[in-house]
Amino acid sequence: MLINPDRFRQSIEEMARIGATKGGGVHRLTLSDADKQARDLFAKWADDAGLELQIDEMGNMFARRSGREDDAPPAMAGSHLDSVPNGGRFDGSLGVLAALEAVRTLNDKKILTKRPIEIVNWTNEEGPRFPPSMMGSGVFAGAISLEAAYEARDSEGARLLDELERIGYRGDAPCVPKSIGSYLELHIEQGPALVSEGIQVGVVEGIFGLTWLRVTMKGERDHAGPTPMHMRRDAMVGAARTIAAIREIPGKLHPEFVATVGEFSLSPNAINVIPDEVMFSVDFRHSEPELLNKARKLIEEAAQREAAKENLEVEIQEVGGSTPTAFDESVAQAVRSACEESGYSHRSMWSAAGHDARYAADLGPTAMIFVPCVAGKSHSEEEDMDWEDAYRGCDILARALVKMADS
Ligand code: HGY
Ligand code: MN
Ligand code: MN
Repeated sequence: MLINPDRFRQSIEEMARIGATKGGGVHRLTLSDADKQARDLFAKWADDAGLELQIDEMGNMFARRSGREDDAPPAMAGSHLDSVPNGGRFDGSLGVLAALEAVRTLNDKKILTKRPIEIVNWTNEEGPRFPPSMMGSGVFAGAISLEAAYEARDSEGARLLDELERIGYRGDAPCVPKSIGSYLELHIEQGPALVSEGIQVGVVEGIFGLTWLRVTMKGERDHAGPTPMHMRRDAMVGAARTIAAIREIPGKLHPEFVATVGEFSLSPNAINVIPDEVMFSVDFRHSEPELLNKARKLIEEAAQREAAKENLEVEIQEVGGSTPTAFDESVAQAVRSACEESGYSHRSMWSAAGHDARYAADLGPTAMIFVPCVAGKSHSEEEDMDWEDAYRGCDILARALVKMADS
């Protein structure tokens, strides 16, 4: 291997102590104190590796290593250090720290690449605290407005801009599209394909589109006892029937179509009061835009229908969305040939998870590298992986990054 597996593992394990949860995962919501600590640690390691750190208006962190042709568009590699609530210790961190290990390896071997190399830690990849997901990379690519991102609020009403300033990561570099030489992201697959097929590396050639909605149904609060059933406007019933209907939609569209209701809240949430307001989210994904559009129509129709039955008001708000995107063949080829050089089994695939690579792809040639994680499980404290898979992924990233930096 080119890389130093022990040094890589130590960095992953030290980073995993930040926001560590009892269940073996990490709780590192974007712009939280734990996120700040993770950013500070990454900044220290970047400095130790002689990299020049730039922070932009969205808090995206770019750690830069000079190249022979230093004003050529950079070869970039990175991922994110924020997590979902009580998430896993590899989701995101693996990609940021593998890029760091690749640079540390180039330093050890005194290799100077043609292009400069930039390691990226993107702000708010996950999204649950401040939707939409992939927000830092989305603003960077011009797909999300900086103002809209700054005004995003979390469930306690905290504003993204205030949190960014509070942790000291509102940089002054403009967060605007710039051309990039290439972008690579190493990530755990977070699904069952590689594990079930016993394949070592996924050459990721595209990424699903995803849409995030929040559906709010409003009825009438009333007493659970004396209010006859026929006189009720029960928001819970309308929401529950809509959620059940949503579950049937993927089966009507495509075997790979997915839909999830992950957020749910209601008022007043009291055992003897008929709920007057219920909010639930819908996250749906696929590689074909027309199926995403069809699903959106079916979800809206179900919500309208069930609301009408209970005489409820219904509001549907889009809180995030990105279109399906094919990645770049030349970058995928760099990954494939790195696998062939190393004798690792590999297969082409698309990502059903969202990643910052989605937006990097709008700015320059991009592809991803997947490695298996235990049982394909992720977005949970049980997320785990075999260290040999982590080392293989890191080595492939390093090899492919050098190819792209010398292209
Ligand atoms: O939702 C996603 O797919 C990503 O983990 N943010
Ligand atoms: Mn991730
Ligand atoms: Mn994730």
